[in-house]
Amino acid sequence: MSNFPEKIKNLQNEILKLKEKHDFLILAHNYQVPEIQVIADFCADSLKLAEFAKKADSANNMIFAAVWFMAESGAILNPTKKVYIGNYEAFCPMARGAPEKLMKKIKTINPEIPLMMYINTTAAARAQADYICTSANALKIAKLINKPLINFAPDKNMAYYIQSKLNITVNPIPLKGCCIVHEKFDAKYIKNVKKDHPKALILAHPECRPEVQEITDFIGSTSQMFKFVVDSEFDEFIIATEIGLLQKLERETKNKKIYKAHDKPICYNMKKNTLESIKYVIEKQPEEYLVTVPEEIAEKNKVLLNEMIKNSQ
Ligand code: CIZ
Ligand code: SF4
Repeated sequence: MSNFPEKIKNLQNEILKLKEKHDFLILAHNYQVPEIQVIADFCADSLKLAEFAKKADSANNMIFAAVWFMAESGAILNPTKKVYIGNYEAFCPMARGAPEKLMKKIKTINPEIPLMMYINTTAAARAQADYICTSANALKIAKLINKPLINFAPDKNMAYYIQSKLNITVNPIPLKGCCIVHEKFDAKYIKNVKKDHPKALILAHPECRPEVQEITDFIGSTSQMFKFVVDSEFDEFIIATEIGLLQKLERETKNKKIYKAHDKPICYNMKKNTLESIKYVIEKQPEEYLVTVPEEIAEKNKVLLNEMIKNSQ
């Protein structure tokens, strides 16, 4: 914590004290700002956060510095704990591409085609899915489904990723669903960065467009990209994902050079979590930040989440 300004360090210390006093664990996504990442009990991608939350038993409360669906997974998997979100406005906009009504309609029209849903959706919509996945296990789950045709909601780029790697047909539902942050990366910009750093490997998230996926050396979730860089014998990397992961890599891999693949790779929804909002939630535990899921929806999601975690091993 030593490189942060005094004001930030003071806030971090206050949060660490409040966390003990009020019996909280802090779970942060890799897209959080560095000052949040370093005070978290655990910082990772959504799959690892869900696995951690499921087993967490060292405190009675958890706060997710992340977006809603990640906190919902924690609440569903570990219902004896109280789960809070660091800012109740932190919502992944990709979920709007897969409303519950549309998912019901798809299942009614094509009951025989497996419906695989990305976890970046609402719990109510996800309850309609046959299978769910994160960016870390999309290929594993699709392989297990073992069908030549699947419907996938709501990220068209992730659908392309599965289709191109497994050589099956993956229908994107809706046709243009995507992540507003990853959609902005483009191959031309990345090729220019590569011209300046010819030895760098190119890594991208599967939410990036096909033209970006096609020029990569590795595609994976943030935790998978992190591991790839740490384990690699290479020293330079161009990384097409949100800035929080690049900052984590810069902090934790001292001898590696990390280059941005876009001028401003920032997810403003993730960034709605701040030290101030986290301090406020831990101290006051306001109702509107408490994450609850209606019982019937939670039950269906629990089955899907547990199946997904089991199939990711
Ligand atoms: O699954 C996640 O955590 C997301 C949304 C991104 C990533 O790869 O960490
Ligand atoms: Fe959602 Fe994209 Fe932000 Fe991830 S980076 S939380 S998919 S908007």
